[in-house]
Amino acid sequence: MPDSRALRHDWTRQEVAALFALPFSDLLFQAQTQHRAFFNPNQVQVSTLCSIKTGACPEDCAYCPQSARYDTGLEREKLMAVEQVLAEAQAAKHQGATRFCMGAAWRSPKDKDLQYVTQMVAGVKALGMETCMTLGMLDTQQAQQLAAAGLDYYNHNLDTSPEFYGDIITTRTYQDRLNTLANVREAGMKVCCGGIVGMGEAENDRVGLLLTLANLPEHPESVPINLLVKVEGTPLANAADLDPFDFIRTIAVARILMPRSHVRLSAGRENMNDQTQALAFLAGANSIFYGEKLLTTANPEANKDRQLFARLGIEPEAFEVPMEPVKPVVEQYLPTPKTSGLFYNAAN
Ligand code: SAM
Ligand code: DTB
Ligand code: SF4
Repeated sequence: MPDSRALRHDWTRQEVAALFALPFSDLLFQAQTQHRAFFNPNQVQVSTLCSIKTGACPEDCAYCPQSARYDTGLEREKLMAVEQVLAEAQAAKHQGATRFCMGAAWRSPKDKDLQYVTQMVAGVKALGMETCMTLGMLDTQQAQQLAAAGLDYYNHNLDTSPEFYGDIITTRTYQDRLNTLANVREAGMKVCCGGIVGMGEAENDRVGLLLTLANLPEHPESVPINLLVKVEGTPLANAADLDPFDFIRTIAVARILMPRSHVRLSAGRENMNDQTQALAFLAGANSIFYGEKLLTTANPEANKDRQLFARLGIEPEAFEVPMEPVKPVVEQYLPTPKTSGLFYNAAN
């Protein structure tokens, strides 16, 4: 008998479009059923972002406040010092985050940068957190260096469908992105790859994005679905709002196509009400970015998220394999965290 839990990589456009066309309740029921077959539906993975190098990016991504081509009023910053990054990671851990995601506004990392980012990976891991980085395109050698440093996840988004992509970015191709994803996989790291909705794309582009993700040789372990954060000065500052139900549909279809992956309710929560976020969890989202800032824009306050989790009976997900902190390596230069207050634990 075929294994009904087997993952598929041969989805057709018609099948994916048909999921999007389902009545909302039928789609959510299917997504919730799949979610429960693979995950505890009341656990959500919690990651914190840190912009380790901000602004002045040479790329022209139309959504991005960090592109040097758009006047968004963002101050450019140099690569953060390793000690400072570790202090931020320690604070994020203290607040309850289990994964620390470090992002840099680069087209791709330079060799001279890699010695520092690999130290960041080692230091964050030594704190007992999972590590993720998003540094732009990687060649084979760079991917291998990061994997050797112990990097758990690499984030590199496809952003949208192959057809709409050229309307959003001209400085790197869709194939460039697929090559980076292949290099990351080959080096043995986990893949975090998703996209952005609400950029003026058609539903068919949301179909195309999820179809491409689901038909990769392996599903990304983590699939961030970002709702565009409209930033003044970027070409997409005045993009039309996406119907929240279409946002939820995108999450639900991602859940059905990639049932073993964590689907992240990613950027855009600051402008979402609690009900929409609850629907996203019902549709199968089981990861969020936690902490007051994404990379450069606002995210809900930690306290507000703790309350939302408590109201919904959600608890933060622990590591699959608990990791023991190796404190002595880093504690020499870490300040004592000022803040406290862990998540409410719905299991208690
Ligand atoms: N520079 C690297 C790159 O693009 O490969 C890594 C950092 S970049 C900021 C990471 C991702 O953030 C982008 O691929 C995009 O999906 C997301 N992002 C950037 N600006 C956004 C916005 N205004 N709204 C939603 N998502 C955004
Ligand atoms: C992802 O998919 N979303 C995150 C992370 N990966 C790096 C970034 C969101 C950025 C939102 C705009 C900003 O704060 O600059
Ligand atoms: Fe640069 Fe990344 Fe922003 Fe594109 S998304 S402009 S590559 S920082």
